[in-house]
Amino acid sequence: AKPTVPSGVEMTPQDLVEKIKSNKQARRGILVGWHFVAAYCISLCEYSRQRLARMTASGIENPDSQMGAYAMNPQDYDQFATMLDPMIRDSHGIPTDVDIAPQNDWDTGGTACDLGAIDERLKDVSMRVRVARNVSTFPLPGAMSREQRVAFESVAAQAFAKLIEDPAFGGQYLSITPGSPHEIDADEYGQRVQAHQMFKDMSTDPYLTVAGISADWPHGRGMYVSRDEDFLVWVGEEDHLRIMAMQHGGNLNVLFERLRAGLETLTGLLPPFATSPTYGNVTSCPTNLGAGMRASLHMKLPGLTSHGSDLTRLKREAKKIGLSVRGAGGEHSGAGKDGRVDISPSARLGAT
Ligand code: DAR
Repeated sequence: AKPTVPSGVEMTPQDLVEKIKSNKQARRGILVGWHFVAAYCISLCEYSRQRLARMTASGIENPDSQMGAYAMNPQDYDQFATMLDPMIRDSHGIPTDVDIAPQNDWDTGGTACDLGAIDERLKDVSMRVRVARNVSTFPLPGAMSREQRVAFESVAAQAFAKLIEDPAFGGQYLSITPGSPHEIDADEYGQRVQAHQMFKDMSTDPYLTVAGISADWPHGRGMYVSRDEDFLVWVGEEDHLRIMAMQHGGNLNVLFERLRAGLETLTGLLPPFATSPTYGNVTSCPTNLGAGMRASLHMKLPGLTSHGSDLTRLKREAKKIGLSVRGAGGEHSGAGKDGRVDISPSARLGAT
């Protein structure tokens, strides 16, 4: 289908060029600023310029962004590679002469990783591994209409109806779409968010709001959760699907196998996933391209976070060893009072 240009594109390409220049003068670090080529933008036809304006709006309006752009259609990465490829390589530290084509495999046989066996003190951690996936039959979340969000949720719910019959993954689908047959009330939604299972209200996130990704909240949003609550699928968050395995404990091998099996099962129940020949699995944000994977550890570090009040020191120390730190409530959240934080490898695309 012809890629959609969602409504609400207020900025003209000339505005876009001027805004980028002012961000550059202010020396703000967003990648879209440093890799934006005005001549490239002007060279595009009006339709493509509108699409480019839509993709970069979040970074232009939020100059504290890291990347500053979100894809709106699966084809964007290949159709706008002139600008996006340098940004992607810059963000993932991949030299221009290195082939990006990701080599992914699920075999962790050679690496036993049970944190509790490595260090007694790491028995009280929880671990999750997730992959982001988008199907090729819908625009990406930033360009979906409310009808498309609800239609996609219905496609996912049909897949979950089959997954429920699988003894290894049986569970339930919980929707927050008003009027959905699977709708849960505000109390249960709040409890699931508190339990670090369901994603929080996206309409308060300035980056996702400008990108159109949180539009129509809460329509088309929900979560599949297995009976053991160790296999979850977010529907309609930053990507169409966030498929994750989680556990209290730190045995990465077990977790990886749970996720692999769940992903394999779901793949057979859904429309084809959107992929790019260059970048692998297509995601809304270029930071998640490739395997779409993030593996994270929730652990309590009260000493390094001044009892949860300050992440600065921990972020600095973690960065030295290739790790990134988020609050326990996810991106842009603070640590829990007990110093609970989310720690994950910074490496994404380009790491096997
Ligand atoms: N607002 C985006 C966030 C990038 C990484 N996090 C994601 N994709 N959740 C930025 O460019 O800063």
